[in-house]
Amino acid sequence: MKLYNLEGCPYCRMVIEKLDVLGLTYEKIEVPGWRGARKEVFEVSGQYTVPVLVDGDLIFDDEETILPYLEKKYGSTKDH
Ligand SMILES: N[C@@H](CCC(=O)N[C@@H](CS)C(=O)NCC(=O)O)C(=O)O
Repeated sequence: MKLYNLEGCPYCRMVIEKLDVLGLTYEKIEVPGWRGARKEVFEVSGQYTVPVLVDGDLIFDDEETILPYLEKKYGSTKDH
C-alpha cells in the first residue's frame, strides 16, 4: 500500500492513525506543500489533494472513502 502524505495535514494524519491501529505496513510518500508540484499525485489519482491511498489496483483520493475502506477490508470485524 502507498500513502501520499503531507506533513501537518490533518486528513493524512487520520489515515496514518488508522493504518497504524490496523497494523498495516505501507510506503509513505511525502508530497510538496504546493499542489502544482504534485505531479505524481495527479498521475496516480487524477487530482491534487492528499491523502491519496493506493492499494493494489484501487486508488482513493479522500479520507472519507479511505477510512471506511480500510476498516471494511482490514478491520478486526472482518477476516483479512
Ligand atoms: N479530502 C479532503 C480534502 C483534503 C485536503 O484538503 N488536503 C489538503 C491538505 S490537508 C490538500 O491537499 N490541499 C492542497 C490544495 O488544496 O492545494 C476533501 O476532499 O474534503
